[in-house]
Amino acid sequence: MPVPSSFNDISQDWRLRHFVGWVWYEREVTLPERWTQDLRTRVVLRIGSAHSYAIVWVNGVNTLEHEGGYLPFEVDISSLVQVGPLSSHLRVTIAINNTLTPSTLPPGTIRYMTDASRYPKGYFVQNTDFDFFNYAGLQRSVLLYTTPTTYIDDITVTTGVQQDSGLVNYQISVKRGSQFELEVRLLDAENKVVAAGTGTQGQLKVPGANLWWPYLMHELPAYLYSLEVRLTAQTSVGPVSDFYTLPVGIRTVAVTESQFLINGKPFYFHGVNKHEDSDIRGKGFDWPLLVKDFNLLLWLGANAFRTSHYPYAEEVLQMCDRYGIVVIDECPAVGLVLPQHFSNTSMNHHMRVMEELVRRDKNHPAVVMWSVANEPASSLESAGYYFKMVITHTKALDPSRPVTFVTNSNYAADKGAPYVDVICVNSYYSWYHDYGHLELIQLQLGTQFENWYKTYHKPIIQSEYGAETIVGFHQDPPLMFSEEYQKALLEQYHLGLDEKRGKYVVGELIWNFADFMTNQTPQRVLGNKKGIFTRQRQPKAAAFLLRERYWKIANETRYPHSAAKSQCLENSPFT
Ligand code: GCB
Repeated sequence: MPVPSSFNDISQDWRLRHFVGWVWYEREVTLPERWTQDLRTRVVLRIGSAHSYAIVWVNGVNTLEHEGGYLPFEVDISSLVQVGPLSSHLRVTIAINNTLTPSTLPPGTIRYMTDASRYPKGYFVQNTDFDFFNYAGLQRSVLLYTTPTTYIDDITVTTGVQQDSGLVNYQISVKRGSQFELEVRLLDAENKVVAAGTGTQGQLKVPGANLWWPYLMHELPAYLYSLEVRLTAQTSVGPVSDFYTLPVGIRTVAVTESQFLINGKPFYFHGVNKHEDSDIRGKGFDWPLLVKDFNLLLWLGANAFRTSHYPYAEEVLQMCDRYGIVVIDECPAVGLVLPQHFSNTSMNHHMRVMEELVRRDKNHPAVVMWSVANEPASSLESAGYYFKMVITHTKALDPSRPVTFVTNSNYAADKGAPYVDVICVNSYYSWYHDYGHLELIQLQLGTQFENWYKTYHKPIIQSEYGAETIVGFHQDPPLMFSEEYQKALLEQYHLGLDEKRGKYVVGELIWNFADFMTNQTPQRVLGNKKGIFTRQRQPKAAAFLLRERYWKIANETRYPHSAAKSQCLENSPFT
C-alpha cells in the first residue's frame, strides 16, 4: 500500500474500497548509525494523520494510540532504537480502524442488520451524516526525524502592528533541559536580520514592517519573514544545539459588527470550499495535485477557502501562507445531528481535537478564523451549552483569532450562534428547496441575510451555495444538473450577495471547488458534482463566471491599495 494515500481506491478489490474495521501497515527501515549510537540524539516517529483510530508498534512494542483522523501525532522512540550496537533495524507497525462511532469526529453509527432473511449473520453497515466518502488509511506522510535530547518543542508566534512597526511576540517551549540559552532572530525576505532577542519569550519590533496581505489585496501579498530559533544546551552527555526556522507573517485580524478586518482594512472572502479528494489517491496527500489546485485558485482570483470539513495537510497551509490565500480552518466536527453527538464524551474529544488543531496551525498567518463545526443540529437544546464550551475553549487556546461554526439552522432557533464571532451560513435555494425556481433566490437570500443580521449584528459569510452539475450536460433555458443551471443559480446568488456586500456580508464561498466522492446514494452520481471544476480539475462553465466575478471584486476600489489595483489588472483576465 503506498503512503501517503487512502487505501480505498488503490486495488481492484471492492471489499477493500468499502472496508470498515482494522487495516494493518508495516514497514521495515534501517536507521543511520548516528541516530542509534549518539545518545545526544532523540529519535521521533511522526504520523501526519491516520484515519481514524491508530495503534502504533515499534519493533513490536506498543508505543502510541491516537484518536482522530486528520491531525498529526508523534512519539519519542529513542529508548526503543538506542539499545545496542546492532539496533539500527526498525519495524514500524500501524493498525488503523476507520469505524466512526457517536463520539468520534466525525461521528457515525454501526448498524447491525439482524433480519436473517435479508442479511447474512453479523452483517453491519457504517452510517454517517456527512456528504463525502470516508476515505481512510495513512493519508499523509509518516516521518522519522531527530532532535537533540534537549530540544525546541514548540514555538508560538502572535503578531501586531503599532504605527508603522510590526510586532512579533514569541514564546518558545524547550523540553528535557534546564541549562540552555535561546537566541532568536527575525530575517526579512532578503535574509537581512531585522530584529533579535533571547530567552523563552519576548517581543520583536520591526520598524517599517512589510505586512502579510491576502492575495489581490496588496502589491506585495503574502510577505513572510523567518524566525530563527537557536538553542544551545548542556546535557549530562555533553553540549547540544537545536535550530528551527518558522515562516512568520505580520498581520492583524479583527471583527466588528459588520466587517472582517485584516490589517485594519475590510476583507471580503471571495473563494471556495474544498475537499482533500482526487482520483485513485482519495484523500492521500499529493504535491502535483496541491500545486494544480493553487494554480486554479490563483487563476480564479480566489482569495480564501474553508478547510471543509476537517483539517487539511500542513503543506496546504504552508502554500496558503506563501500565496496569501486566507483560510477558515475547520475541525472534523461534521454530521453532529443526533442528541448523543452533544454528550460530554463528545465535547471532551472535540476540545482535544481543537487543542491539536490550534497547536498545529496557530502560526500560519493565512489562518484567520477557526471553524469548530459544520452544520450541526444547533437548534437542539444541548447544542447551546456544547458550543458555548467548545468555542470558549478555542478562544482560550487562541485569543488572537475569531471563532465560528458553519450553520444551516434557522436563525431564530440556532443555539450556538450567540457564541460565534462571524455568522457563517449555508443555503441551497433553488436546489434543495424550490427546485428549479431560480427566480426565488434573490428574495430568499435577502430574507436569510436580514434575519441573521437583525438578530445578531455580526458579519455574515455565505459559507456554501451551489448546484449539482454534470460536466457536458447542456440545457437552455437552464434545467437542473446542466452547466447552464449552475451558472444561472450562481448569477442569482451573486445579485443577492451584491445587495449586502459592503454592508455586513463579508464573504462568499462556493460549494464546491471540485467534484468529490461521496457514499453511494440515489442522490449522488459518482459523487457530489457541485464542483466548478471536475474531479480531474477541468473547468465547468461556472468556473469562468466565478473567475470574472472574483477578479472584478478584487479590482474594485473598495480595497484602498492603489498598487494592488494595478497588480490585479495586470494579471486579470480582462485587460
Ligand atoms: C452541505 C454540506 C456539504 C454538502 C453540501 C451538498 O450543506 O455542508 O458537506 O456536500 O451541502 O452538496 O449537499
